[in-house]
Amino acid sequence: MTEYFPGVSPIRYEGPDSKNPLSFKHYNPKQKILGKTMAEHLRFAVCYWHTFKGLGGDMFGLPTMLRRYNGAGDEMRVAEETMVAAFEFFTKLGVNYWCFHDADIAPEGATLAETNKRLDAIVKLAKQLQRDTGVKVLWGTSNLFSNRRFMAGAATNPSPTVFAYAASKVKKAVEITKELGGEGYVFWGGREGYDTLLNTDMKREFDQLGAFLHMAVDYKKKIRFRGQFYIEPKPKEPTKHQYDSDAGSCYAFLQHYKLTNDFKLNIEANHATLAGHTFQHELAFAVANGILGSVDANRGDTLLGWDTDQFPTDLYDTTLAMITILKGGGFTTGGLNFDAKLRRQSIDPVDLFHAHIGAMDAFARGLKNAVALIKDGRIDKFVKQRYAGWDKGLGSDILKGKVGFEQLEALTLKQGEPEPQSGRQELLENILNEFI
Ligand code: XLS
Ligand code: CA
Ligand code: CA
Repeated sequence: MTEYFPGVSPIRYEGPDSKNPLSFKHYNPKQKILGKTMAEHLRFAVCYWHTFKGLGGDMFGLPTMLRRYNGAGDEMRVAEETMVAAFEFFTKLGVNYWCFHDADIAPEGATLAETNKRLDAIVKLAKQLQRDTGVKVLWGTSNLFSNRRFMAGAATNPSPTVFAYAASKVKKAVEITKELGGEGYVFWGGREGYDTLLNTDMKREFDQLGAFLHMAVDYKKKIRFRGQFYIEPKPKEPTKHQYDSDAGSCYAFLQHYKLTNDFKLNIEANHATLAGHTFQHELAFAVANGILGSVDANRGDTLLGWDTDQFPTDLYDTTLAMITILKGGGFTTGGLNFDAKLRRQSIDPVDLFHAHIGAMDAFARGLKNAVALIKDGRIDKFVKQRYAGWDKGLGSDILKGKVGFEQLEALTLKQGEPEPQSGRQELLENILNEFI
């Protein structure tokens, strides 16, 4: 078997003092924190699309990265060798999970039948490699946005025949995800939105998407796929406006179409910022509503207004994210999938290791910081104190519906002005900084 990452040995934890770039300084998979290992808390996954299919091309330039597996032969040979290279990467890096689109692992054939046949062949190989290595699928998905047939959307397409094509693709993608033991399945509506309302009937498109997702749930039950379904919010790109624009809009959609029992969210950091939110905001919204499922861990760039999908390195981001995830009870089926790509100039295969090692260490530090901050308890104590009025007396009477506007008016007339209390933001920021 060809070795695609020669010269790289399995990455080990060497501790914060190590100067070896191919070692973890903070991510120690077996280290126990709050009763679970770091690996169990963080559930890292490598994404197939950017990591093995991305080659550094952008809107202004051709690919910059040369990968040996792309020279393996015809399309299917390339697909096979890419899979072999991927599993070498997963095992050397030491992650337990991977994520994929159907179109990443096998090139589309001339017909749907041929595409499905190709998928079966590659899935057979992937299954064998999973057996050999113990690496598992965190989630699978179908690419319903690259092919020209989906230019006007998949489920939200004006044409029912395109809807049917999309349904057939999802059917197969759910089947292969099940075949590979996947713990989840993602729906990201890459073209489920519009470029202009002049040619778009929004109400119909919502209804179509609702019908599509109900069919997916029915089929999932029929074939007994036990993985979790997720919707991944994103406000724009490639369309001007995507319907699943943020966690709030997804939740409203799921409630309206009675899908809340069957879906959770896959929150991506860069999509949160594109939507004008912070990563932590989207996580906190999902936790507050019981729909946090999984995370696409990456970051954007404050100076660039698009989906740059950079590897996460910001310790504030990872700390605040891990606080929210831990308080939400941690991951069950979900995990941290690095939906992130190398910069165009990082052309060597070893750069993939540097990127993932840095991101895993950043989240390991985020986890440790979050645990220390929660154990310290000062911030939680402040917040608890801030809302203490709701636990008894007037606050609890309001929540229990024991009083209405008239009683509250009478009380206010009697008591006069309430005493304003400081929000102590700067103090809390200083405390946070003690843990970064
Ligand atoms: C694109 C999305 C996509 C989904 C899976 O912006 O992040 O990669 O995660 O289709
Ligand atoms: Ca994503
Ligand atoms: Ca993205």
